[in-house]
Amino acid sequence: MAMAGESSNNNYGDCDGKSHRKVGLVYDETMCKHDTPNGEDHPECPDRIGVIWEKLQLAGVSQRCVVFGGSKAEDKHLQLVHTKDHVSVVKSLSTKKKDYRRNRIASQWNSIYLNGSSSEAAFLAAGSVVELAEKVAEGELDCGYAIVRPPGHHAEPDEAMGFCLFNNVAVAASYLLDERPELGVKKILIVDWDVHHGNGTQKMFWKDPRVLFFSVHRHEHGCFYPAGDDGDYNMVGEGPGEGFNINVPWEQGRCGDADYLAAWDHILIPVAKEFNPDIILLSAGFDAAIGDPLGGCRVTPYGYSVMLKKLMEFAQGKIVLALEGGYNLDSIAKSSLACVQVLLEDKPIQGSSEAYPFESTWRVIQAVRKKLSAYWPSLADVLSSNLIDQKTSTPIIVFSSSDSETEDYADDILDQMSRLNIENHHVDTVSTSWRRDLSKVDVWYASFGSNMWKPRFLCYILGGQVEGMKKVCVGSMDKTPPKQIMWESFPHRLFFGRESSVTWGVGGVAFINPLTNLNDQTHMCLYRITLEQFNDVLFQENGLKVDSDSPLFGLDTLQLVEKKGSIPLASGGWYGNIVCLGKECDIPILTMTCTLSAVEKFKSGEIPLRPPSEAYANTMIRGLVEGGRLSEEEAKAYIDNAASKPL
Ligand code: X5A
Ligand code: ZN
Repeated sequence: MAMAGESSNNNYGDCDGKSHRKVGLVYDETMCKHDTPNGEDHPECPDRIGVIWEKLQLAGVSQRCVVFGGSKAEDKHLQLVHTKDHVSVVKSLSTKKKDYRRNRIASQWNSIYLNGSSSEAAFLAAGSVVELAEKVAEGELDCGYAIVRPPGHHAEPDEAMGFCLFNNVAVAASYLLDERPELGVKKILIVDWDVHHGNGTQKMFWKDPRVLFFSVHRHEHGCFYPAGDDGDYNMVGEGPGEGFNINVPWEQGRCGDADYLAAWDHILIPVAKEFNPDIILLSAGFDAAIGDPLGGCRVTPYGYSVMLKKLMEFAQGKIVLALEGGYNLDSIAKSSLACVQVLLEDKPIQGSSEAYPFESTWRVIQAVRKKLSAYWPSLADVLSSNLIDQKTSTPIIVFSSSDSETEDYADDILDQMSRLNIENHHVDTVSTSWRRDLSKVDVWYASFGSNMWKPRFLCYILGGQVEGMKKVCVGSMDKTPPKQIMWESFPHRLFFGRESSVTWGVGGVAFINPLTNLNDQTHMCLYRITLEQFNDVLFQENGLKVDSDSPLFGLDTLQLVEKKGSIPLASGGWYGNIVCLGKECDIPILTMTCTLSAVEKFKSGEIPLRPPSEAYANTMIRGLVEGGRLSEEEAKAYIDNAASKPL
C-alpha cells in the first residue's frame, strides 16, 4: 500500500535528539465526500476529519508522524465480520445513478444517510484502519490514529446503523487474527470510549475469546442510543466468549473525567492486566467530550490523554485509534490533539480534573465488577467505602444535555445565559434569589497569585486558612469543590504591589495589568466554579461579607465583561476589577485584579510596587509546582522576574 502525503511527513525522528515513538496517522480527504444527499446539515459532517487534521498540522504534531493516505478495504476482509450481502449492497451504492435509489436503501437502516461517495468513503475508512493496524502489528509503527469517517462501531454483520456503514475496527481485528497469524496477534483488546454502545463490535465478537470487547457508554437503562439491552452490563458474551464482553453503562449524562477514570482504574485496567493483549484497538469516538451536542458528557482532552496513557502500558504500547463519533468540531480537534501528543510521548500530560465520580458511577462500577468477577479475579474485591464515598450527587440540570431522541444541538451556553437573564430579570429585582440563578452558570476563575495553590484557593470555597495566612476565610455558601482545574498562560503583565495586606502581612501581593501585552505571559490556574461561588470569592478577596443581598457580579455584568474585556465593580476592594480572558469549552474565563487607575498609581509610585513576602511567594511556588506547571527553580525565577521588572 502506497505511502501518501508530503515526503517531509515521515521525519518521525526528532531533531532535538529526543527519541519518540513512531506514530502513524491516516488521513484522506476522499472520506470528506461522504455527505447527506442534498447537503442538509448533519452532525456526522465532512468537516469532522478535516478539523482534526488541521489541528494536528497547526500544532506541528502531524509533521512528526508517519502519514498515510487511505486505502480501500478488500471485500474478503470486510466479509470476515460482515455478510457478503452487506458488503455488496454498500459497494453497489457507488454505481447507483439516482439519489432516490440510495435514499431507499438508507431508509431501511437506522440513522443512515448516503450519497454517491458514501461507498468509497466506507471502503477507505475500513481499509485505513486495517492498514494501520497491520503496520502496528508488524512493528513498522509503534502506534497510530486513523482519522476516518464514516464511523464503524454501530455497523452490524448485516446492516449499517448509527452513521456507520462498515465496522472499521472489527474488520481490522478479524484481519489480524484470521488473515495474518504469522504476526502473532492472538489476543486483541478493543476499547470503545465513544459515548454510544458499540453494539456492532459486541455482536461480531460475542462468542470469540480472542477479542476482549470493553465499551463504556451512556445507557440510561436502555433509553440512550442505540436503545435497548445490548449495552447492559449483563451482556458478558457467550460460549467460549463468555466473560470477554464488558459493558460499562452510565445511568446518566454529564459523566466526565472522574467517572471515566474510575471505570479505567476499577474495571478496564485490572482486566487488561489479566487479559494481557497483544495489541489494542481503540474505537475512539469523541462524543463523550465536553461540548458534544449528542453526548451530553464532559470528558476533557486531559481526561482522554490520561485514559490513553493508561492503555499504552499494555501490549508494549501497540495501540491503534480509529475515530468513531464526536460532533463538536472544536472538542474533537482538541481531544484528538491531546491523544496524538500522548502517542508521541513527547511531554508529560498537562492538566488535572478535580471532580468526583457521580454516585451512579460507583453503582455502575460495582455492578460491573460483581458481574464480571466470575471471569476476572482482579474484580472480585469489594471497593472500599472511603473510595465510593468520594462522589458528586446529581446537580440540578439547567443546561440540559441533549440525547439521541431530541438531537437538539442548541447548547450554546451564551444563548442560554441570555435567555436565563431575561427570564430571571424581574425575579432578581423583587427578591434576593441571585444565588439560585448564578449557581446554574459555570465560569472559569483564573488565579495568578496565591490562589494557584489549590489548598489556598479551597479556603475561599470550604473556609479555613493555610500556612502563612493571617486571616481565616469563611468559604463560599456552596461548598462544592471546583468541577475541573486547568492551567493556561495569558498575555498579561504580572506584578506585585502594596506595602502589606491583611491576609499576608508585610509585602506585595499579585496583580495583573488588565490590559493585554503580547510580550508578557502570566501562568494561571483555572478553577471551574459556579458564578455564585465566583461572587463569594470576589467578596472574600475584597474583604466583604458573603451574605450580601446582591451579587457583585451577575449575569448582566458577565455579558458586559465578555464584550468589553474588563469592568470595575462597585466593591471598592483591591480585586474589584473583573477581566474576561477568553473562553474555554464555551465557558468564560474570568479573573480579578486591580483597576486601570490603580495600575497608573503603581506606575507613578503613588502605591508601591513590592516583592511578595516569603510566605506569599512560597504559596505561589507550591501552586505552580504541585499543579505541574513549573519546576521549583522555574517558579522562583518566574516570581523574581515579575517582582523586579518595572511596570
Ligand atoms: C458513531 C456514532 C451515533 C448515532 C446516533 C444516532 N453514532 N441518533 O456516534
Ligand atoms: Zn457515538
